[in-house]
Amino acid sequence: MDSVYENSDFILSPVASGENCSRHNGNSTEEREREVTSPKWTKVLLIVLGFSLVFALGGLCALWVIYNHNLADFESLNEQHIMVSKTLAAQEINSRAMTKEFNDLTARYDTLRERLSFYDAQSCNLSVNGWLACRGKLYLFSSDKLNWRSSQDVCVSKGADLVTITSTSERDFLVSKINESHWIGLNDLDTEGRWVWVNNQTLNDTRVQFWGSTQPNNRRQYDPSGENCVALGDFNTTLDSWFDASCSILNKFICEREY
Ligand SMILES: [Ca+2]
Ligand SMILES: [Ca+2]
Repeated sequence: MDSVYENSDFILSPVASGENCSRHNGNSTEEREREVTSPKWTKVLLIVLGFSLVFALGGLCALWVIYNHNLADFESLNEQHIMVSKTLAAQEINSRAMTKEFNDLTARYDTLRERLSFYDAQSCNLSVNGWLACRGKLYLFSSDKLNWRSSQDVCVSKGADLVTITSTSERDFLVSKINESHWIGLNDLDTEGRWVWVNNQTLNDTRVQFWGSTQPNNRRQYDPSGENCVALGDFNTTLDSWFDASCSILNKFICEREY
């Protein structure tokens, strides 16, 4: 009950009314402040919202530009990819054609080489007045045996020289026609160890050498002047190599002249 009265006093009391009034006034001020403040916040929110929208639109525009740029790059790369694919396909076709052409040429080369070696073998068996013709040269294989100088003299008398061997094929051809040692046109008669052919060519000029094992050795066992003349084939079974020997030995020989 006391609290009721207290509340009645509070309501009836002028002071209380004044306080109430002032409270009322205070509330009105707050409301007015709230009313004044609300538009400000609204404006701020609108501005923020506006900026957000602007930024969002800007972002969308930027994304659109980037998308278009990437799309253009993609299309360009796609075109390049198509071009490169076409080029590769064309090159592959070209490569296959070239491989086929290469294989055809190789087959033709092998066939021609076979025919050539056949005709070569045939031509190197051609006898011309007792001489054997081979690759534009005529060769004479002696049946009698002479020393080296006499052998060369016989060759010269026939318009030839002792043979000069300038290639492996020539050596092989000569070897195929002999079954014992034969004098050839190589000697070091003028200067020991300086080998020259009868046409004055050196081994450096002809660029091929077919010395036998341990040759030349210039032995003086049977000839004090040493071994200064060269034979194709030794006195045993080796026929495809050169041997220096005493020039006074009697040996078969091979003459050579132009066809
Ligand atoms: Ca010698
Ligand atoms: Ca020798």
